[in-house]
Amino acid sequence: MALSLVHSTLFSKTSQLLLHTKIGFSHFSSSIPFSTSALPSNPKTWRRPVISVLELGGVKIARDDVVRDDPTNNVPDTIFSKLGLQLHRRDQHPLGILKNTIYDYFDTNYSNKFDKFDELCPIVSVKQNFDDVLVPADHVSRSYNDTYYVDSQTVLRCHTSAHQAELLRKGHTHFLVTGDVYRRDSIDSTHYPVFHQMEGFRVFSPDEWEASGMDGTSFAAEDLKKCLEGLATHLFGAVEMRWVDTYFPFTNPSFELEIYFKEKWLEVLGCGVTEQEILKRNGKLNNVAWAFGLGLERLAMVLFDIPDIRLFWSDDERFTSQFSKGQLGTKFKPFSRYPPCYKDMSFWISESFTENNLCEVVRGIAGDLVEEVSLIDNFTNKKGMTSHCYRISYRSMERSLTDEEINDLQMSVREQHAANSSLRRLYYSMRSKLLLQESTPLTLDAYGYSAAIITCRCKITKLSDDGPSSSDSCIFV
Ligand code: FA5
Ligand code: MG
Repeated sequence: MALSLVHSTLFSKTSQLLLHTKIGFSHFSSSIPFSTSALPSNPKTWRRPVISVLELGGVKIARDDVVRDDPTNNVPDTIFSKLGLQLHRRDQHPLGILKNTIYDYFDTNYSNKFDKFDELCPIVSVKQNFDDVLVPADHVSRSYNDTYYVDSQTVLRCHTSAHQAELLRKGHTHFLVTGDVYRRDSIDSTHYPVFHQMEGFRVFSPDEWEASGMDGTSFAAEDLKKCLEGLATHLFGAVEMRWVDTYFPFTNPSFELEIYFKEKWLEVLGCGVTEQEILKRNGKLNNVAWAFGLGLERLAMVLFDIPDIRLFWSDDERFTSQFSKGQLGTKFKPFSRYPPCYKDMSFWISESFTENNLCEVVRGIAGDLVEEVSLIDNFTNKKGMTSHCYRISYRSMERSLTDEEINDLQMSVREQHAANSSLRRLYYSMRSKLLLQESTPLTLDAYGYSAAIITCRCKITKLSDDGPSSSDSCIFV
């Protein structure tokens, strides 16, 4: 759908976009990055059982450290359950096969000069994810609506660029970082809240560009495009591609590479010449560098003919058995095409409504049975009230769904959405009653929900420089 295209360009938005929601009306307050949409979409209800501890690069991570009842946390169990799966490290998985093929390209063309990292922990600081790569304080990507926060200073990385600075400081000048990245996002066949990126970074020293007679920036930009066009040819042979100028906070100039796939241009990577400030801060004052970040799923979908991004997560043997180590481009043979089932839901939206929150609710309830959530009607009446109609398409990739099952899911989505909306309304009215600042988070836990009454426990948490502190509890009806 048209809207989803906007979501794939998280970092190519300028910071003032924070003032607008993705559907075009203004609800963010201007200078507070964690504004009202920061209220989590109550991901704590409808919880499914999940494992309680996982191991990541030898480090044990407890569920309760990542999914917490805390106003600064918006990580649901569905996301926690993906941490540590590391699909990109499985040699027989399309993502692992693709990663290894890209490694081969760099090893061959750059005589093994690129250092490779594919086990760096996806839980990173806000500083690593945003500050170190110059993402402005009011940039949309920092909002709770777009990023998963473990606490106010810690996030699930939303791009592999989060590791640029630390690797530069450690002295690496040529490197590739592959990993799982996390974003609150819309739902359709090319977007998933967890996906995989590979970051490439190359530093040049003055003698490299001086000999060419070009300035450092032009030299790096030309080298970057040559490198990535070579990579595209290595992966695809002949494929139609085009360069699009864009904006990233960490590169200038910046570009995106698009590939023509199934009669559409698909954005597969972002790249550019690294901002001097990043090099300067990390001990590379007299150098220039290029960087790229590519979406592995996007490339793998084209290369292996995989029609839906959810399939990458399938444990179904009919999927996993189709791929073998080193075999790039085996065409996926769909083992089923079960019919989709569409359900619509309409509601008046409040100021605090965001599509990402709705998608999180749907994903929390239906998991990978949801194929797409799309806005099919947007209507504003004379009083200025806006209603949205969303079409939710349910389809299993593995079996037929029963009517009863889908009706149950849809009912749960409606109830959860209504409960969240009421919670948010309450949240606003309590804010004004308690004369709280916008930036003071409240947690509201639904105790009971019936047609018109919600009983809530309210916890008020004050955020100071030292992080969240003291809280009072009271019951609101
Ligand atoms: C970035 O994440 C930048 N860090 C890339 C970069 C690195 C630019 C270094 C310059 C220098 P962006 O948000 O556009 O940019 O994402 C990069 C790629 O990830 C996209 O081109 C797309 O292929 C993929 N991608 C983005 N969102 C999703 C999603 N929800 N699902 C699957 N793939 C996605
Ligand atoms: Mg992009």
